Amino acid sequence: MLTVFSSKHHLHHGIELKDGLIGPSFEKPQRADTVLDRVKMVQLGEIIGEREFDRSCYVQAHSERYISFLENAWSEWKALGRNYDALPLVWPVRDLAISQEPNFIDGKLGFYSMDAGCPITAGTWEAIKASADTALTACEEIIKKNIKSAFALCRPPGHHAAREYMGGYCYLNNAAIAAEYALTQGFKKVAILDVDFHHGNGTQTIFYDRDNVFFASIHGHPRDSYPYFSGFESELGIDAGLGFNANFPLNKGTKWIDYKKALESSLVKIKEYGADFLIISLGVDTFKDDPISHFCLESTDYLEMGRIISQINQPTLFVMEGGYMVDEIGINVVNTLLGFEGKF
Ligand code: Q9C
Ligand code: ZN
Repeated sequence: MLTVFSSKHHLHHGIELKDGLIGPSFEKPQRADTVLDRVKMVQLGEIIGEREFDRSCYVQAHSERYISFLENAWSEWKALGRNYDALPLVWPVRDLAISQEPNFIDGKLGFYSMDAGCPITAGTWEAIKASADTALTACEEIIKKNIKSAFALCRPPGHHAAREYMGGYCYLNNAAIAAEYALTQGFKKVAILDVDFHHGNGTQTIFYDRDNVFFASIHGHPRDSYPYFSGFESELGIDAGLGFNANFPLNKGTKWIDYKKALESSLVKIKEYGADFLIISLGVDTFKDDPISHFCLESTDYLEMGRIISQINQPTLFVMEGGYMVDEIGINVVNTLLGFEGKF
């Protein structure tokens, strides 16, 4: 399988607010490097760099003003003499005013975020742009070269990022940007299957009223797990999108036997939908030793996960999302890809 990778991901590394403390983010550069090492070790296939795409490619899934915010946030923050990571500290919840964007950077940070998991640093924009370009390049390779599948080794991840907000280590929604791109290239029905441990709230909301992108997610139940405020089974889509969203929230400690049932149910829905292009939001924070999650998948389970996903038998783009047990993340990601290719 072809892998697309950008070493520009190193430009982004920062802090997060977790358990009442500011500390180094679990979403660190070593993650992507570990996955790349494994791709090389098993000789998964060719590895290429990302091509640059026009800014308009991101403005499909996101708003113009949100992209401008991301581009300019660091310089606005630094202009105040702040030479450390930018984090938001106030959010416009419920009845607070959301109709206008604040002028001041502290207001903008809250306006465009859902949590304090997304630091903005000097290199953040360049890294998140390269991550989105990685997904776009892999998508373009599948389409232009007519190949069955490709792996976009994206970092930072994307699935918590919505049209106008960042969250959960995610800034640009790489999978959503790729889905919009596939639609511009003539595909009619894109399905996104999100197997990251966390609900893909950003991807869900971007396509919630759409019938040309089906979204399915298997994740820790929001009663126990981040992002807490989405991912319920009752979320089915709205307007034209009603019936084109499916959530599979699972209990704490879920093992492969139960995970597999949800996976098979999600694939039945994707088959019924008649997808002509498949995007997998591939997070491996479902692993038993993941430090921030509570499913119990074993490394060999990912081989079977890949094999089962391959039954959709449509062009398939894998987009890297989460997974934080850095010693095993490479094995688990690449096992999924090997399983998909029938190599195990
Ligand atoms: N500071 C992904 O796996 N934990 N994101 C709380 C708030 C957030 C995980 C963070 C976990 C986000 C892509
Ligand atoms: Zn996750």
